[in-house]
Amino acid sequence: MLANAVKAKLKQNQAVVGTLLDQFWQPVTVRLLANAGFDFLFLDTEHASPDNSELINVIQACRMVGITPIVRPIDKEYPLIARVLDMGAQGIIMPRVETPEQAAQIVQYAKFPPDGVRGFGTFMPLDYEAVGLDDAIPFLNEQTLIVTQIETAKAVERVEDILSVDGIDVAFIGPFDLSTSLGVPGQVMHPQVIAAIERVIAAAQVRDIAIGVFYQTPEDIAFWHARGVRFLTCKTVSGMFRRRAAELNEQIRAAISG
Ligand code: 3PY
Ligand code: MG
Repeated sequence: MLANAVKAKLKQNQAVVGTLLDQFWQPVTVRLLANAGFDFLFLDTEHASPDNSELINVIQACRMVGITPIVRPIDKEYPLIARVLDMGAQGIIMPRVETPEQAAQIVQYAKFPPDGVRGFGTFMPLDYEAVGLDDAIPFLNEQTLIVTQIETAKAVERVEDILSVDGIDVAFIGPFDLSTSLGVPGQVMHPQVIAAIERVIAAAQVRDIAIGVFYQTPEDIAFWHARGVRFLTCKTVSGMFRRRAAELNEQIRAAISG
């Protein structure tokens, strides 16, 4: 059975680095990003719309090349969570969590009994190995990474209660929604945003929960890493592609201009 390398590194207090896949839902994209050395792919179905076969192929490719697939479902519903875990996702990133009740519900949906209510019925999370349920269930319950996004002022107000729910592995800040909710949209390093994130960090650290962020530059990532953040997501794949294409175009034009 395939262990969750990201979860293991977080448990050992190591940092993990990933990027957000929003376009180019192909196994070749996964292979390129694994080759680049990322630990995980944040597979976004909240703001991107892969179809089921694209998502399955990408998740399966991740498992085969050793980059941890973690899916963000569009919402906190059982069919959306169970479906992607059944495809072989090794974790979920749940957007817009604002109450401890929602956090507890997510944990329930992501875990098999006795820890939760997830139904058993797929070989994909076991890579088609013949494993009995008595071995598979505790293994998958243990290995599945549960990431709760804290990305609104309301969530920050209740962050201590939300992170007191058993079974949450990572508190993940979405700075774009958080800055918007705080009235400074897009100003992801605004002092108000920084203060809110620092409150999340304090609440997570006393509960031994890892902290994650999504930022656009290595400098911002390093700023948060220095403050204890270890689940580090940088850029989107389409953003990376667009930026590099623009840089290359500029460099070519500069090189050929008189
Ligand atoms: C946000 O910034 O709102 C996010 O959810 C990033 O993934
Ligand atoms: Mg968000």
